[in-house]
Amino acid sequence: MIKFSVIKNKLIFVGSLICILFLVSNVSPVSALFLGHFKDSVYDHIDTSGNPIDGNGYTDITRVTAFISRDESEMRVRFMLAEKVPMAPETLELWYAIAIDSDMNPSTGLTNPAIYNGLGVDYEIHVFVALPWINWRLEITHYYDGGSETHPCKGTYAIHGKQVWFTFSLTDETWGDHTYIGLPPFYVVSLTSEYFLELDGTYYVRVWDHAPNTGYITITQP
Ligand SMILES: [Ca+2]
Ligand SMILES: [Ca+2]
Repeated sequence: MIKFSVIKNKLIFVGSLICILFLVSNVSPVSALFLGHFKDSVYDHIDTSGNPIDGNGYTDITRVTAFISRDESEMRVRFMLAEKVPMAPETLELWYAIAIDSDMNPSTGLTNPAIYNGLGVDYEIHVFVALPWINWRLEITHYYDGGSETHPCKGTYAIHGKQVWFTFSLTDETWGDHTYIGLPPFYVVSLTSEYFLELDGTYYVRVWDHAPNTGYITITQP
């Protein structure tokens, strides 16, 4: 009876250990390689024209860190924000994204000087936190000559207080080149965006934070 109890306790201990390791592996990049990180200033929201505008702390990026999986199939990004992301934000639309100029060519992809800082963005990965009318929460948009195509993104995301984590495939070919980003090097800009009704109820306002505020980050192989 005593032996059975000892074995049972050991099994519970080992089981708990496996659960803890599983949880840790899902929130920290234990199997990933560090690519780089950069800081961004606070209270630096802009409107769609790039002019300063007030925004919520949960859309204010303060630091971005990027990792790549050891097999180079996935990239993982962590946004640190000035304030906690609300569980049920009272807003029309809220998302976090990374915009990638995968061919490092400003003349291909989508350009928006006020937001993309001179990049020609070929792929954008979005984590939607609030947007009632979409079917998926992690999506990839491919911008190409003359158009764009959006699909569910192969990957995962998690929100922990002031942190937004998202992992996405670099090599997914489910929708051909619309989901195949390819491997670094490439240029990136980090984005948050919120879209809400003004208090007077007359019009909608889109608020952005982009990081870095000028220029872009070059992501290279570790
Ligand atoms: Ca910021
Ligand atoms: Ca490009």
